[in-house]
Amino acid sequence: MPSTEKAPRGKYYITTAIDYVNASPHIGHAYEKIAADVLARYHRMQGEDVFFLTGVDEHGSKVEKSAQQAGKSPKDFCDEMSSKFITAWKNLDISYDSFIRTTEDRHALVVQEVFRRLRAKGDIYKSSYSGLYCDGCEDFVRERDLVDGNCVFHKVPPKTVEEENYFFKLTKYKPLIKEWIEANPDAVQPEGRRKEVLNQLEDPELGDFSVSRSRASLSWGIPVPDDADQVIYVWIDALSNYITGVGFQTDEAKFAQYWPANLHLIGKDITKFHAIYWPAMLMGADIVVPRQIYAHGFITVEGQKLSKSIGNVIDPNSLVAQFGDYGSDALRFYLLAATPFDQDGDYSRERLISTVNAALANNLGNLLNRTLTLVDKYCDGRVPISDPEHTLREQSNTIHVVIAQHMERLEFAKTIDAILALVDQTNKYLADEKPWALFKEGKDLQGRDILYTSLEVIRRVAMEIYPFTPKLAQAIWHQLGYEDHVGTIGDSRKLDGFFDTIEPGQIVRNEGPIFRRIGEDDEPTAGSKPEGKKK
Ligand code: ME8
Repeated sequence: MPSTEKAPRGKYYITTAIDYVNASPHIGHAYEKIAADVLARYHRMQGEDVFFLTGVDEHGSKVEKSAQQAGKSPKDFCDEMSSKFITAWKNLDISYDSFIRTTEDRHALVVQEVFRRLRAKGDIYKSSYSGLYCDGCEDFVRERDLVDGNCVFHKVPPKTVEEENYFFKLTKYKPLIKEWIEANPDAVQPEGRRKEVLNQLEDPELGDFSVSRSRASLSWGIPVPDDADQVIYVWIDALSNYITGVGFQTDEAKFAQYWPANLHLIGKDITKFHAIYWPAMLMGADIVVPRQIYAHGFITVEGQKLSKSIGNVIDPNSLVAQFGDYGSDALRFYLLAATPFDQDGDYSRERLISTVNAALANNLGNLLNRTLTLVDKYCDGRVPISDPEHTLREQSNTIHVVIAQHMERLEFAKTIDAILALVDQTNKYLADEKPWALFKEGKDLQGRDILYTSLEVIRRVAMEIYPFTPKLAQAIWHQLGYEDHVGTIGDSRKLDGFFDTIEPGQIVRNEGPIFRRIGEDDEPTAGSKPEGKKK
């Protein structure tokens, strides 16, 4: 093994919610997948053995109904819709390791096994039930939670359902779930959600829940083993994707390698299912519970909730296309920079343009451009030899430690702030120290030291910003003179990368503005095309 390669530093299994395919992907779906991708890339860079699972939730009455409305068979409809999600994630550079579809055969095996285990233990029993069911929530709702007879989330009246179903004995597990959450403060995060879940556990009305539907009311799902009249209802089906995805029942070595998940990343509306139902089901099936469930906030668009009727459900693909070559970096950066991850945030085209232009084109782009122009002019286009110690360099070492703490807590906006503060400071440093004047005065040693420091900061910034804006980081890496094959910067084998320093003598590539301002004309404007090359 070459000396730069080290054994992986442990595993990191991250999942996202699997999206319903009843409609096309939207910015809220994109937000979550981007955040998960940032974490996956970040952990890969730390040398961890990362497995990143995402996918789609294809069963249930919601999808069945949408297929019907589209005049398609559920299978054809799911194929078509799933490919839209796959395209969106490709356009957003989502580097998942596996994309799961709940209609896959490997998944049916798992869902049925979980069901069998719970039934064998007596945790699943049959009982008749009558209640109000909301298709949008894929859940039973309480009369007193309705507003004007409608579900608060979906604004439609729930239907009355009366049938014989299988039920899961959640009541048996409630005390255990409470104990688990109390003993593991990180298990459910952020803090506000953790409190909410602990409160829900105190609610006597949170009782056993239905895990199947009669075939007459739901046919698009996985059959209950040994009961042809019943179909497994969405939540056992959907939640089990997290174990199917790492080989439960099909690849035990892989399952042992990656399970339990380090992080289930989900939106705040499905916290109860993940923080209460899922661990209870796992406990019942004698499977270890996940390490952490993190529920992020919701994204609105120009101040409004995403809604088909308002017509503001923007397709992430069109957003990426709007902003040119770096469209995916722009959207990724903006969504995570603009809002603390535990809070609700807003997408605004105008704010995206101003944030991205200020941070990436002006602040970071200018730092690189000015530095390389000076390196070309005064150092023959090579990284200069210099006295290695300097406070800014020390600071750029410390920043990695600070960022590691923020990333541990999923504080993406703070991470980005820390990176941008370092860039600001380095721009100011160049302006104050005026290396060009030093060279003119014959103070070459000092001039070189300043340029070296700036190059070293840029190298560090490229690495730190890589999980957020992988294309841009790779382009900076290229201009700094590093190997040009894709993936170099995020290569997990370069474990010590953050604390390496840029090599004196390395030939830089001053190929002009790295990230041009976006949104100022109709043409895609951001690009890496060489322009105004100085040499
Ligand atoms: O809930 N902002 O699917 P889904 C941020 N299939 N996140 C949002 C959002 C918004 N405006 N709208 C939705 C489901 N999300 C189930 C999950 S997991 C075993 C099964 C998030 O398509 C939402 O919170 O309704 C969820 O995490 C994900 O997008 C998929 O939502």
